Amino acid sequence: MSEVDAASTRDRLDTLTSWNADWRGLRVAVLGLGVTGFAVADTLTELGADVLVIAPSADDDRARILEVIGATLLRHPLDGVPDELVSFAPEVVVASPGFHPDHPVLEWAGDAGVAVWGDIELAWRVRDKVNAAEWILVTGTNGKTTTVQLAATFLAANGLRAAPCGNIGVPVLDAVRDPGGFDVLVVELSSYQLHHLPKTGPGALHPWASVVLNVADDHLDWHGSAEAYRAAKATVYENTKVACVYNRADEATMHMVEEADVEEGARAIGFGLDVPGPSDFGVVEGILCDRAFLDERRTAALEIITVGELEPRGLAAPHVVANILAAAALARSYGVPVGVIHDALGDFRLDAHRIEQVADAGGIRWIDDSKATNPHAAEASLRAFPHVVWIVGGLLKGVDADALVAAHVGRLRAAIVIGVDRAPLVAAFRRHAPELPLFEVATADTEKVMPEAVALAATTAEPGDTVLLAPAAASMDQFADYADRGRRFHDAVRARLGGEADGDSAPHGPTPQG
Ligand code: UMA
Repeated sequence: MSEVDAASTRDRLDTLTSWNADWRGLRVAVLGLGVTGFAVADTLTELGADVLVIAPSADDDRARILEVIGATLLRHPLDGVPDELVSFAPEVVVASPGFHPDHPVLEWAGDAGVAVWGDIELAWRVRDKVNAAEWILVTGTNGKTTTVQLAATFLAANGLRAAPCGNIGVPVLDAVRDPGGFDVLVVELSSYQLHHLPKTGPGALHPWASVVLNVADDHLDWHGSAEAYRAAKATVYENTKVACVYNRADEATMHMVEEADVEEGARAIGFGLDVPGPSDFGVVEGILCDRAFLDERRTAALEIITVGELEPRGLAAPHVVANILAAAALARSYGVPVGVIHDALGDFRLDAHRIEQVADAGGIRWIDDSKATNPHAAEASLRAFPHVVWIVGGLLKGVDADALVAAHVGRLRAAIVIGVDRAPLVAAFRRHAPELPLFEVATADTEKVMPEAVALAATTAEPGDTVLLAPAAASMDQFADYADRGRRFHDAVRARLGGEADGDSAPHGPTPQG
């Protein structure tokens, strides 16, 4: 592209900040054809852009629809830069979230001066299709999905049209194009999606409120370093208009707020399990309180709900209480009354595979926390139970689980290690707890992993123990996803216990400390 062409493309892209802008004929290459790539291609063809989708594989339905809507599909392994892409000469490349910034196509685009957007930036630019909803952004290493669901539930309970979307599984573009329209989008953002977002300029988000729930090492293989991962997460606070919500127990999140460039008047609101200061959410003698969104916050607090009320609903585990406080802060920033939040919690249930009780038999509880896909999540899970037979392991994603093992050996009756990355875990147990009964499930047969792990747990656990599946690792080495891993655990427990199993799908946990 000549200098003049590049400048005029840049000028044109700067004008593309509305559904009603002139997108016609814009040449866009879309990378990947998962849910994101499909939503991006569908949106852009509707806008009249000239769309080339490049993906290593495409399911038949999506390929057919692309043809009907007039997008071109190129099946290519994407291990290099396809010639067809170079001759297409895109003005923009839109990458699906999983594409690493060092991917050859993205490096080529950078060198060629071609703009690279993510789906979130595109969704922001066209957010006025039906009515421009306010956006509330949620990220963090753990608890994102639960917090998004809670915040959307609170907003909806107050009569607002609220859509949970983003990394939760619904592309934000689908929410933006929903003909019914929404007042508020509660957007879960992964570190991948945040990495692709600009902080300034016409594609930068200006959210109503934003939160980083916590930051622990995860996805280091993708980001390259803990610093790069944290920097991606911090982007969520940029340009926030009303409330930057942070975790008082995780100083890194507070520093991210301090360093963010926010809009005039935006407030920093802390949440935590301890006593709240003014402008905080917290817990006082078992009562969850808002000490932020009331005029008398120097001297008073508003009661949201008690831990006692949350217990029978399976919502009293400390990390769940923290998610409730964060979601309440987001909803309160949008004017939802505390009484509405209190009542909405009455019907709220956690999703499956999040500290979900599978069985309670012979004094032994069997808990599925397959969603604990990194050490930070497994930590929260382990802390909720005093005596544990721990089923752990999977794909460690470059993360070190040594500190987790060291911190929790005291509560363990035994450890059962599954997955492909067993060696570092086994070494950690040998180092920190040489006496602990330690078992390895070495089979690579997906059908046998959980039955073998459950059989080992059944012979080791004693009354009063909890058998806890909290793998601290991703599932894709042996299972389709964390839900598949959890389902297979359920099946194996039921098969093992037969009529003894007293299944109960409510999650359980102790009351929070502090
Ligand atoms: N692809 C390549 N090369 C790459 C990367 C991807 O060829 O280097 C291709 C793959 O063939 C893949 C396709 O691109 O089929 C799809 O891309 P994608 O992996 O980015 O996935 P999508 O189906 O578009 O789903 C994405 C999110 N996936 C990831 O970030 C990996 C979904 O989050 C999200 O729900 C969806 O967009 C809607 O926003 C899933 C996830 O695992 C649940 N997220 C990670 C997490 O939560 O830990 C970040």
